[in-house]
Amino acid sequence: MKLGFGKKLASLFNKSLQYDDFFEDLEDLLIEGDLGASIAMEVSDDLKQFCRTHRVSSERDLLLEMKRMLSPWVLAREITIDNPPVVCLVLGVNGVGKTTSIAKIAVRYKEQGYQVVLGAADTFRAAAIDQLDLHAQRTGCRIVKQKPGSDPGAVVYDTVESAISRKDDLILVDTAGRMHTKANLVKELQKIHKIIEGRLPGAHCLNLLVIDATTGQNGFQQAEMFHEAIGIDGLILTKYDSASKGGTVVQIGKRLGIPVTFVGVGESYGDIRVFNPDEFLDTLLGLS
Ligand SMILES: Nc1nc2c(ncn2[C@@H]2O[C@H](COP(=O)(O)OP(=O)(O)OP(=O)(O)O)[C@@H](O)[C@H]2O)c(=O)[nH]1
Ligand SMILES: [Mg+2]
Repeated sequence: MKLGFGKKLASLFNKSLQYDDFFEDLEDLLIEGDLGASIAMEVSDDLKQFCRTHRVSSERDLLLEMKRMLSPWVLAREITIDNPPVVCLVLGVNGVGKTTSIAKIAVRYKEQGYQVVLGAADTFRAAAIDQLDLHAQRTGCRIVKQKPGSDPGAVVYDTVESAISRKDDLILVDTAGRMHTKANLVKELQKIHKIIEGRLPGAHCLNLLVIDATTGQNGFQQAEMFHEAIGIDGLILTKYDSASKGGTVVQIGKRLGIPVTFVGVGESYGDIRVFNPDEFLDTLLGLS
């Protein structure tokens, strides 16, 4: 999808291929766009059916129909601080942008007048704590941390306790994306989740999974793994500023029902947007 999915779609429409070839190529393009094979086939078949039963006068008609088909699977979730404190446990594999996203979200809510605390529960690497600490200093947020190698569960416990006593509104917890084994990672995250739920049950605790928009199909596998392990309440789609347009989000929405909260569009603190499904689909399909 290096050229941009929307542009490729447009060039497909301009090719004036045979009817069946067109839908085959469309299916390939949807797979290439990270929507996954089953969605690609479903959309291509439904669109073919649509063409049989409707008068389609332009490529735009087809694209709008595609947008209508995809929209039930593109879900958004806003993070509101109705009943503070809200805890966001920020999860994701190595290097997807967890720590950067935490800093961006912290700045965003701080600007809205909320009191934000950061929990340095990625104790796996010393540099991870330092990185979050630096963000805390730059953004003027409090941080709760312990020594490298310490128990992430203990850091989370301290963070939540301190947030409750200081009446913080939002707790953002950084976690490790890498462990010695996947089973270890899952066990660790389940433990952390339990600690938060033990202190702040239900609606207070959100598990947010960070997905790198450039990783394609892997993103779906990551979502499936984390969702199975602890249940994911929302996605943060990072690196959306790069060429890829994040078709994985459609697949994750359809097959796992997970909505998107924020989109990362760069490396600076201001480079974060609230997810807008309508805009997302227009960009994906080259309609905007
Ligand atoms: N272009 C771009 N780069 C991003 C975005 N979000 C994060 N990055 C970059 O991605 C790299 C990794 O970001 P981190 O926040 O350290 O990722 P992480 O998931 O915390 O990584 P680990 O702690 O090593 O697992 C950094 O160079 C970030 O600047 C984004 O939305 N756009
Ligand atoms: Mg990190």
